[in-house]
Amino acid sequence: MATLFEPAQVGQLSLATRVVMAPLTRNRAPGALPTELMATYYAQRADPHNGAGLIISEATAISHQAQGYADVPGIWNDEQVQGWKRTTQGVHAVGGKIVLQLWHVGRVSHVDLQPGGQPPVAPSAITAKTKTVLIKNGLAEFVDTSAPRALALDELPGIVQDYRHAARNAIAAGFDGVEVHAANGYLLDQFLRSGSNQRQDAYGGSIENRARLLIEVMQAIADEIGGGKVGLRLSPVTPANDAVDALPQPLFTYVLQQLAPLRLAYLHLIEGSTGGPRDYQQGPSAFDYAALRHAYRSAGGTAAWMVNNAYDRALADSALADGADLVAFGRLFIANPDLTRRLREGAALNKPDRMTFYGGGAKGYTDYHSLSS
Ligand code: 8OZ
Repeated sequence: MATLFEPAQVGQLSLATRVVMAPLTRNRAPGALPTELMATYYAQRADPHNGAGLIISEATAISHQAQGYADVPGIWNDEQVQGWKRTTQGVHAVGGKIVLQLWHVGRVSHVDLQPGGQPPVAPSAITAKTKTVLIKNGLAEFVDTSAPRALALDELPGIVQDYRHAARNAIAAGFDGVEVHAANGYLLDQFLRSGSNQRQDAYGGSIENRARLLIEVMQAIADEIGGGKVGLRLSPVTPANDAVDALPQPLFTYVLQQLAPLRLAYLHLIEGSTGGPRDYQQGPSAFDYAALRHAYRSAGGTAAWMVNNAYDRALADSALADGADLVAFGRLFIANPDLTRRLREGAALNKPDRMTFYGGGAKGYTDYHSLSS
């Protein structure tokens, strides 16, 4: 069994350790443009012996339509590609690795964030019972999501194309790969789950149909940049953003069996309720993650298995002993740029300040201290 601090070959990514910095939305990219301050923040966490063996960027919109929150970054135009280069260069300068998380929020958006003030798009015209964030006069404000419209069948190839284009841009910006965000009730998760997908065409109804868009997106991206540079994030039972499905176990088993031939770099599983109880349950019985992994391996799947949600050192060690390959840490990385060193040395951890999670500047972002050497 490997320990957290040993190297791992993850598809085409050679990682120095198994400690991963989880994707973290921080809302510090006005106009969807990545900034110099963001480059500083990522570089602070990028040296793999003190910081992360792999950084997963904050969720990044693949198109204007894909945006659902104020001041989140994008990856659909050249200016954004140029802006992200500062981040990838800073990470690589200290020997780190970073992938970009590709995001389409679907119905978790607001008309004020959409092109031309149009309604957000979704599998079906069902409003998500959740909030999003607008920034008005410099202040973050939680608002209800807007009523979405259902995507027409002939719009779906364009969504797949937007993912493909964004993946190509990510490589052009210097990222080592991409992670597709299909978790937490956003567009791809909305298609997967029966609560948000009530389509009657080839993309709704049966498990096979609800999984179709995600599988097409993964195939397109693997075709564009190579499966060994592609990760996927799933959250089989989370209720985040009004995500509901009556039978998650057969749904996610089917998805992973279909994806096995793509030889993806890694699968990133949020266990339980995102940022909440790890034993959260949807469906008739507790979700069996070991059975899911076994089904994937039996189908020939080779991707590294990354686990996430409220991990500390002890839980991470036991997950690795149980066969996980990588462990993602979110909130701990906000407050501890040198989290890997602190975990290795058993040092005290800085506490994250919730008030500065979303929006603002350097405070609560680039001013957390590392241990002095
Ligand atoms: C917190 C705030 C806004 C977005 C997710 C991308 O839940 C997010 C997110 C988290 O995956």
